[in-house]
Amino acid sequence: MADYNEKIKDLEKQISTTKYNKKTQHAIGMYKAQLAKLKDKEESRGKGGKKGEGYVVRKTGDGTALLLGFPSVGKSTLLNALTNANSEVGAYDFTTLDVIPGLMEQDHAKIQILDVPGIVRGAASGKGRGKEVLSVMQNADLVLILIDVNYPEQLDILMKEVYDSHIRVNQRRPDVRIKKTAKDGIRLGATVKLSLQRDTIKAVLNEFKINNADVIIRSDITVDQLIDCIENNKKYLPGITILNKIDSVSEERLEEVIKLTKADLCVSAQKETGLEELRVLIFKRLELMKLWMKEPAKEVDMKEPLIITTNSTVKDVCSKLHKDFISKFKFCRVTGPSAKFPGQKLSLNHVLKNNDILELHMT
Ligand SMILES: Nc1nc2c(ncn2[C@@H]2O[C@H](COP(=O)(O)OP(=O)(O)OP(=O)(O)O)[C@@H](O)[C@H]2O)c(=O)[nH]1
Ligand SMILES: [Mg+2]
Repeated sequence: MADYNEKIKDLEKQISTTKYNKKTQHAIGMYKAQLAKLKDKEESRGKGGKKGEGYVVRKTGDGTALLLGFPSVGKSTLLNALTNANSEVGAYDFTTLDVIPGLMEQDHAKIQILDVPGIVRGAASGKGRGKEVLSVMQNADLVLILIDVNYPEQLDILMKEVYDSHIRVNQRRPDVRIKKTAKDGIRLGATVKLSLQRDTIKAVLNEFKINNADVIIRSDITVDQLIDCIENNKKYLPGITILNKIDSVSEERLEEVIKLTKADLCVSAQKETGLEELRVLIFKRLELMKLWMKEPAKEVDMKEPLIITTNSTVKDVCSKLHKDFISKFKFCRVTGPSAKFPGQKLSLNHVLKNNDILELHMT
């Protein structure tokens, strides 16, 4: 049993020392499949032990963003600067030991921001509060990855921990459908040219005991993505990479670190610089939009919009407003970007756009 770890280390070494090319693709694919299986086993073993130690966070507002970073990168300082919260700030590591929520208002939306303890290398396998913190991500809609500009090397370590917690940041869910069948082996269909060899795909599926299935692949996936699709337990989240404490380095150094980390934004939480840009980006990456409600025969209320997520339908809006609205729905009229003309009469499955005006007609 104890040699799970040994085996995991061995496989990781094999993968990192084998040069990836067409000839080795198959072998690497098999190593990765075996590694994923071992890690899952290791994880489910760990679960039996400590119980009920996760954080409980009640979601409020129109979207939830989680602040993730090493200790002392300035998460609490940033939370306090962005929201109404008052989270303790300290010049020592692990000042924050709990989840501290704050609420930020941006363009009429109320966005919940969660400050959590810092995470370190080994977090995904339980170091510090790592597991609990990373599990809060399962309920978040966006992750703010905060890096101290003085320690850019933290980014790769952090992202590995996130990856090991089954979270995929800024990755699209690969378009792969696996339908298990009773016989006839693996029938593989692809609508794009695949970089992975068919034999490798089949062997990886077999490794996960899938021997009969119809598989349709619609995007050119890597072997890691194939394994993700087979395991089907990954969470896909948008993320924003932020460099903090930019007041503490020279402009030249800052430029270097931006290039190195490909950060989206630079801020100084303490001096409150770059925060407006960050607020706007948070709203954008949460894919929120504004909808203006109008009652029949009345003026539209242009004071307080309803905040909904991009690609919401009229049906989504109805179910958000009241549990009876869908059954009582007769028709609606839409004016604005998604309507062909003002007051267009539309049905429940109409997809709305930002700044639409919606008028619901009920029985
Ligand atoms: N120079 C500079 N210092 C900052 C900035 N933001 C935070 N700090 C300092 O960094 C230290 C740590 O800040 P915290 O906000 O407590 O960091 P944290 O990430 O919440 O730390 P933990 O809760 O321990 O994980 C404090 O001394 C802050 O004053 C910044 O933008 N510039
Ligand atoms: Mg803190």
